[in-house]
Amino acid sequence: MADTAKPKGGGTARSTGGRRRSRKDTAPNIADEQPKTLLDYYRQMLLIRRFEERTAQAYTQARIGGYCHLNLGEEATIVGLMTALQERDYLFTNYREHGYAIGKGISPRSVMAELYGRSTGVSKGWGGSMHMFDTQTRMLGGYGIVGGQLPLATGAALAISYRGGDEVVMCQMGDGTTNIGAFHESLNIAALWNLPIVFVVVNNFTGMGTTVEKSSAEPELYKRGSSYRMEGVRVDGQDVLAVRDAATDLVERARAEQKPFLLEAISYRMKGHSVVDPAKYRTAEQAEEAKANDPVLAFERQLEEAGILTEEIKQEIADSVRDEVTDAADFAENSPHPEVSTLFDYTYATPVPNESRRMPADPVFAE
Ligand SMILES: Cc1ncc(C[n+]2csc(CCOP(=O)(O)OP(=O)(O)O)c2C)c(N)n1
Repeated sequence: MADTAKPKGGGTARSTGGRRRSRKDTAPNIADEQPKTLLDYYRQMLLIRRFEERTAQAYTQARIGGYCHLNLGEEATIVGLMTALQERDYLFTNYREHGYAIGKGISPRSVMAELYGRSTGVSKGWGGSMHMFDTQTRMLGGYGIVGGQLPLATGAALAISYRGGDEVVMCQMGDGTTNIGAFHESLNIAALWNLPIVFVVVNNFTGMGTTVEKSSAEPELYKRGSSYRMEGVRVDGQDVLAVRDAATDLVERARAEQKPFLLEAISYRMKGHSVVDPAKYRTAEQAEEAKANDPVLAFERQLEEAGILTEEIKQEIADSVRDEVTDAADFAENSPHPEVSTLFDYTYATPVPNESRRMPADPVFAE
């Protein structure tokens, strides 16, 4: 096991690669990277940032309903993780998943239309913010029940193993999820049966308003796999390159060695638990610290100082991201709502005798 990330969001901590590293033995350095790659990561991070800001705005304008949890502050973690996956790999996430959906290849239009509950959305408008699902890009949800994704992701890894496939499953969750029974059941089975899955804990320090220290007897979450002899790695989630390297290492080892791993990314959510949470449990000092550790701005500064992000390129990227987000919101706004008659089209339940499939406003007792 390894831990070289600071247990506070941001900072200069570097990636870790566990016992063995397949990519690099040193901390990632932007001087070793292709400028095009770095600019691509920056654009992806900025896209998630602007997308989520637009989502928050649309929510306050009542264009989006239901629960809505944003990825603001977690952009470096998301882009680093998604970069580590191959197209054929599978992804399961919790409900804080808009950025992951985009990162896995679902278009911002489909994600925004889903948020607006429109039929052009990735889940045809029936899923909303917490239930994005797309077999094509292998983003298999979006789950609102804390820990609900873990047994399913483990089952997907079992299916891969059973068929002798070479895909890997990545299963994302928050820090609070490590205290749910399904976490322990899933890690146990995955380790016992040598399944190709990387469990990723995005440690943003709070499950709703409860801190990790108050809820976890072992607050160094990457160590929680040790009861199952599962190797765990902690990485600085504010550093996109560090996350990419650590995640790539574990994903490729899961593929080659057919066994599970646990990755903890020290991240930070800049806003409340959901869009309606004013996050009063945070002190002004903590809010200031979050701003100072903003991963998008930090990466922007790094690229500027290296002479990779010029004023002109920065403006170009800002304009194209703004246009893409505006286009997504316009697309959502102008898309139709699903037909009420399709309400039961995508439910698993088969008709049960004596069980009516009443539509809203239908009489309770049929004539
Ligand atoms: C089984 C279950 N219990 C409680 C909840 C209510 N709930 C929703 S989110 C959440 C906190 C989860 O925090 P964490 O796993 O750290 O994820 P994060 O929100 O930070 O991404 C809770 C308790 C739920 N959705 N499901």
